[in-house]
Amino acid sequence: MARIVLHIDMDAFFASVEERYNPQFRGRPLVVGADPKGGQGRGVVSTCNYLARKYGIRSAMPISKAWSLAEAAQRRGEPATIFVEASYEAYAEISRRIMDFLRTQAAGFESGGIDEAYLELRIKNKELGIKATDWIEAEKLAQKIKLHIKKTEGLTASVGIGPNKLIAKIASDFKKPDGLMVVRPPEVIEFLAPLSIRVIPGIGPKAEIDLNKNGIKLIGDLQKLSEAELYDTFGDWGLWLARNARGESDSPVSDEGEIKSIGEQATFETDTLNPGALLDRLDKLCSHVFKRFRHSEFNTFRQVTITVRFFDFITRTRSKTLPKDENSSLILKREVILSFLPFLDDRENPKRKRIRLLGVRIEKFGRTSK
Ligand code: TTP
Ligand code: MG
Repeated sequence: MARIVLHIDMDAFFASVEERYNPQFRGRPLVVGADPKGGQGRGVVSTCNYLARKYGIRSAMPISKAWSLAEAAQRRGEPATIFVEASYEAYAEISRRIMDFLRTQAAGFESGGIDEAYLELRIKNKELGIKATDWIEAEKLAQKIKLHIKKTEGLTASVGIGPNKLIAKIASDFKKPDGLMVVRPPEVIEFLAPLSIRVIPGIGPKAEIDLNKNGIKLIGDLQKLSEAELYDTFGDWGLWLARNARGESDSPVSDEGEIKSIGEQATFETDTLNPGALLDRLDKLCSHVFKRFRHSEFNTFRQVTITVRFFDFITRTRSKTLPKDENSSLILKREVILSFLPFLDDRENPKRKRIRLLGVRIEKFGRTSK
């Protein structure tokens, strides 16, 4: 079935937000990530702006490596690089505002992470198939979205438009930053042919090495091979490669896979009924759960659940729906403790059984923009 899918991806997202709120950073190479500690820092680069990318700095690189690349650039007479630590809350809040806007812009919406989303247009007259005007409409929508994000957040996004999620995603990366790339069905094969196999989501460094060993570097190299040949060499994976190399994908744009709950649990080394140890563990679980919640696209929760498993594997869960949407870690901790205390006395644990595992979960999320 003919489709039109858009993929929107923010440019150098964390770094662009830092530049937006710290004008003194603008026009300079900027790295967001762990503290470099003069080259001794541990941890990695979250992202960097396009000026820092010229020095070879990349996401996920050790921060010490980024530091030495920046030093080397400076020795060559290039501008000094600024290093800042990530402010996840700020990025998450901006992301939520952008997602709230995007989800109203088309029939289908799917968040692809903190800085990216897919939209799918509703094709009005399905029997007639997609018309040239539908593609023009998609392009206009992309321009409108880019303009809105620029006006309201002062940030740029790149948009790819294609007949499915795979092509839209590859296209959004094609003209970064501030890009807009449209790939219509008859152009798909030619668009993909000169690109590295690494642009296919799911082909990582290991798969690249395997394919290179077989003389395959570009998507075009895969396109030259028949499905049968790829199957003979790579088995089922070969069939997957054949489909991807031809830009075929029928994965739907849908937010059904969206997370519905955030929870963690922990098993004790030895079963215990020591209130200090139990409450301490619950406190840590709450902190972890709350941290993940803060980094999620949601900003309220309304249900708190605890799990208690006794030494004999009998397991109890206790859920509480709160009177209103909440967003604080104090309330989470209070509710968890209130639900748990009865397990220390006759109310829930008359035989004083020792506890093997504890779990904390929150759900019923909301996302009201602040
Ligand atoms: P990306 O969209 O992959 O990167 P980006 O937005 O910084 O740059 P581009 O213009 O190429 O899209 O990731 C979005 C954000 O996610 C990024 O700003 C920081 C974060 N991130 C990490 O923290 N670690 C990582 O390894 C990657 C890839 C991203
Ligand atoms: Mg991005």
